[in-house]
Amino acid sequence: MANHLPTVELQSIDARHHLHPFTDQGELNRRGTRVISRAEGVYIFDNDGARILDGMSGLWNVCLGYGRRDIIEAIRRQLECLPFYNTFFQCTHPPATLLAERIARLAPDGLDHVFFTSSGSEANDTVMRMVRHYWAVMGKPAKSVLIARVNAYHGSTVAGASLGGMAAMHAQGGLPIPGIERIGQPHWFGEGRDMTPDAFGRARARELADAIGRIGEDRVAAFIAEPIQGAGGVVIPPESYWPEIAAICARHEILLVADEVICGFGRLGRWFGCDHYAIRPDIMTFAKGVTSGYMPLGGVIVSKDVAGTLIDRGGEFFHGYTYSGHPAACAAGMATLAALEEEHVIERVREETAPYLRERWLALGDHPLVGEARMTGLIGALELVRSKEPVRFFEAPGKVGTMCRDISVAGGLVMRAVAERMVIAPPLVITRAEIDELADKARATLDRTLEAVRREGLV
Ligand code: PXG
Repeated sequence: MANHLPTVELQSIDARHHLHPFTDQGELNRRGTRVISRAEGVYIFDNDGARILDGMSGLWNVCLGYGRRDIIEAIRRQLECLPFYNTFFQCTHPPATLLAERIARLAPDGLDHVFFTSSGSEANDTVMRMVRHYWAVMGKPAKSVLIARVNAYHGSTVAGASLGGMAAMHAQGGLPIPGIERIGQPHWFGEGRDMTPDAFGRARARELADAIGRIGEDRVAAFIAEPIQGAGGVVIPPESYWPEIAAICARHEILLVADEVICGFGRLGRWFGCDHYAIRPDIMTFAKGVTSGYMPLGGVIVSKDVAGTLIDRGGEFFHGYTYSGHPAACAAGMATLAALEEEHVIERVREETAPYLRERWLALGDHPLVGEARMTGLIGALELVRSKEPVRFFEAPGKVGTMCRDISVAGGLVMRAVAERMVIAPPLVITRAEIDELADKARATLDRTLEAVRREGLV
């Protein structure tokens, strides 16, 4: 939409009428929103023309960058031909059918059925009902407990937020709902530095076996986790973690659900996070990158075994959304996946840009503020600390992270702060020159943050 309004006027209207997600609205109204008016490639532009390198791909989703004519044209053509029809009542339409086929081809072997939603939250809500229905159909209705992790993010709907392990979310609105048990997260730098990463990874995986033992295998339906926790601060598990988790699920007849909302469609240099960790889940949820953010779309990819049981013996699954398989969203998905395949975007991430960004990013680990720099694929974090040896964290959680984020954006780079973890997940199409700009700006941000932290007497 063309905008002719000055920034202050938009801010004023926004403060009067717009309630923002995950926002202290009172504080935001006092500060004024940042108005983003247009974008191109890996850059966003604010309403006053400032150019900012989008180190977060929007909200982890704009993987092909902004201004892609192919995706825009695919959406436009679909809107002209069939803007909407439902996929209920014995109907389908070409974009939903063909996107389901394409996703099944790209997913790990054996995962070949797709249920569409419009978001990651809806996908995880769908999982909760689907796995319970599956075990009921299998004659084991008592298998209904889902095991999830501390500091996980699975969305903001009632089931999504309940599966997630964010204490602040649970404190609002009477969550979590019953039937969810929780184990620790594989966050070595935050919680496991007294062990080697591999020993810590195995110990955290064993918590799953312990939980299954405590609850009873006959009561556990599934374990759900993100291959790499994104919103929790880019928690990259030790290499020992995922093989152990997969083995425990297989040994105990527990469905393994991978939340691929951030890792799916190339973020780790493979089609899915599970490909990177060489595990084969029973169910995967996706959203975000499937359309590169050009349209809202999510879904659930289901194994032959689980889908086969539901198809042969499940009867009607009383679940679905008006926009399950929205034609224009699926057309955006087809164009996005075609571009990822035909332009070999994911191979380039794996072989070229991810190793280069990793080298530049890990070099930031020598900065006095950085306790750990980590990165896998094109997703990484910096742990800001008060002291490196011994590691000491800042006292007021979030204060320094927020300062650093604001300094970063003012300097022309979007980094996201998760408390004192600075995270990035740039578009998969980022070039080497843009990586240099990102890394240089990140270092300048750290220098300025250190000055500010010293000025305020926080170190
Ligand atoms: N699973 C994961 C792993 C996610 O990252 C969702 C599910 C929910 O998807 P929807 O489409 O319902 O939002 C997400 C979303 C943040 C942030 O601040 C992260 C997400 C959403 C909003 C903010 O990092 N992730």
